[in-house]
Amino acid sequence: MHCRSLCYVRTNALSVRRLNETTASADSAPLEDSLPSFDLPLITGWDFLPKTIQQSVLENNNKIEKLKAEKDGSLAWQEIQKYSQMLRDGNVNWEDIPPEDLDIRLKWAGFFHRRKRVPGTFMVRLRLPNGIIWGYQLKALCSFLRRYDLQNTCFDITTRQNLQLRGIRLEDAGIFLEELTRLGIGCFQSGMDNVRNIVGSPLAGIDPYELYDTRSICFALDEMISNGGKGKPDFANLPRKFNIAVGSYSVDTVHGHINDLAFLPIAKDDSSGSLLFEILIGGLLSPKRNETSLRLNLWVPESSILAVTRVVLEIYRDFGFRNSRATSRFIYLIESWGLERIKAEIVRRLEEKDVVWLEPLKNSIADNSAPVIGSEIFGIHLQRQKDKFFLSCHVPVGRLNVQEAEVLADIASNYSCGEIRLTVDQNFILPNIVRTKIESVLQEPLLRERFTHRPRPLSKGLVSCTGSQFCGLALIETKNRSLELCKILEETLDFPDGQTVRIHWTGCPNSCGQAQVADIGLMGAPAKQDGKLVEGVDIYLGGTLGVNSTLGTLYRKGIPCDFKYLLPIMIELLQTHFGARLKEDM
Ligand code: SRM
Ligand code: SF4
Repeated sequence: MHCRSLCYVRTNALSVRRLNETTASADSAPLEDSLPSFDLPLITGWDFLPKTIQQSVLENNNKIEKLKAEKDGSLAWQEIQKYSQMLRDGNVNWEDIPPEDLDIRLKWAGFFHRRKRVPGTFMVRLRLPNGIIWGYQLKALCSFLRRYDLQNTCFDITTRQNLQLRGIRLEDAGIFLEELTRLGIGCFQSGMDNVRNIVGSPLAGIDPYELYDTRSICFALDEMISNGGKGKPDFANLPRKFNIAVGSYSVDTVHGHINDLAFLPIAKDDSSGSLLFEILIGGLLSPKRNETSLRLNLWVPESSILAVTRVVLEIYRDFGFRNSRATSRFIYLIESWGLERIKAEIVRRLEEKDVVWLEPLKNSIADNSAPVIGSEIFGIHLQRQKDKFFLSCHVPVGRLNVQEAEVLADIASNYSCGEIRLTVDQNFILPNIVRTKIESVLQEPLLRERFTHRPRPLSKGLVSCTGSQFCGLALIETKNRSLELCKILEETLDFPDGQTVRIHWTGCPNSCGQAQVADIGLMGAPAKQDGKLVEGVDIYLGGTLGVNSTLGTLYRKGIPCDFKYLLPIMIELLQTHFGARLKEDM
């Protein structure tokens, strides 16, 4: 097997949607000159599959594959516009819409009907590559939500540094899509069998120590995969979901190890001085199995990342398993073929396209001695740009109401040229604050009272998935309960060495809250209390980030959520494993 030399010409692959502080700043940012048309050229969702595979999948009774065969998911936006108009015209009620459209197909376009918890209303999941949103965009989203009773709306920052809006009604969905188009925000292909939000470093371009600024490649990947969130049929019918992350360090600060595909800058090529990226594949969390990703043992320069991603997605799309939803993630194909065959197939396709790749090099590991700044850092910090600072703030379990989001948008406009960076820990960062404005931004009431830059030791590391308030798959309520438990624990315990403990709550074994990544993970599970079935948790312990990230393992099973049972266990865990001490002992 031959790898190509590194004498490559940088393509224009990264030229899309470059970030521009001046044009995108604050409310005055110019919008797209004209609205892109929704009439995209479309291929149908199943035609690329060989007839024998189509046959076998249909015989296997996989409901979702059957739905995809009947109607192409990438056309879901058309369904939205159709139903939205019908509802506005008063021709139908939402209850009359076929459930396979309402509850499943519309997810292809980012519209998630919350039938079980808030029937008739939708959560809309955006696509925000690298977690970047601008004040004027957030403000406009708030204005849209203001048509509803605000009690029924909110924003959630997600564990893929993304934003979800709640309370949207289908009759308004057509207008909402037009508004998103006007704002240059995508939401198509953010759910079901699509590539999820592309995760990059929230400190990209401002971190003094980073090896790589992830922004351009995250935008380019989003463009290639989802047409900037406006929808692209090529990758709208994968066997299952697919997660991608790009790191800014050779150590993992973007949870690359739990993504199906991740690129981490690992080394400098001796001859050209170019940065090379290690490729990780097959990471996942799911009810059936949880795996950290595998090293593909293939390194590539930045200019090859798009091509590698395309090739990997095409292999997964065309050969991934489709018979059972439980065993159709990428890892199952990797396992069935073996790592060497997957690698050989990727390399074969790259060579066909003349794309540069390398076997891992020895003696050229990029300087790893600089301090690594993860997204958990809070407070005000000097950027790589002289006299510019970033402010990292804590959002309790990632939730903002509309009024808070409006104020945040204004703060961003006033202090960070409108820019807001979201993190996988469900918090935000305001970049590019000038020295003279530090005092006043820290005095902003919203940042003093709600989204502090000095969170307490447990709040700091608290993450929670949506849970039963809105999620129909949830076994337990998570967000409110996690906040309440955190408050009690912080009132009870002290952490003498100021240690942060990352506690992640997730409402069911799907692990959207990434329980296995945390120091302590609490996963919704059935439990028994006084002989009755009650809401409970399985407790995971020992997830680590950074070098050789590992997943936490099961520590206790079926603990009732009732604090009478859960609290003493948590206190004991924090004392024995994380140096916490009871306040009265101090
Ligand atoms: Fe997730 C399904 C929420 C990150 C694994 N996830 C769902 C649904 C869509 C179920 C539903 O229809 O109600 C949840 C929507 C609830 C709601 O109303 O918000 C949901 N997942 C979330 C979010 C919002 C959790 C959060 O509070 O941050 C995250 C959205 C990320 C985004 O912006 O796209 C979210 N989900 C994750 C992650 C974490 C990650 O990506 O790093 C995982 C585990 C990692 C992985 O996928 O390997 C995750 N979600 C799942 C699964 C299990 C997938 C599997 O292979 O079995 C499901 C269920 C499914 O797909 O069948 C699921
Ligand atoms: Fe819903 Fe379960 Fe995901 Fe939580 S982990 S958002 S409860 S699917």
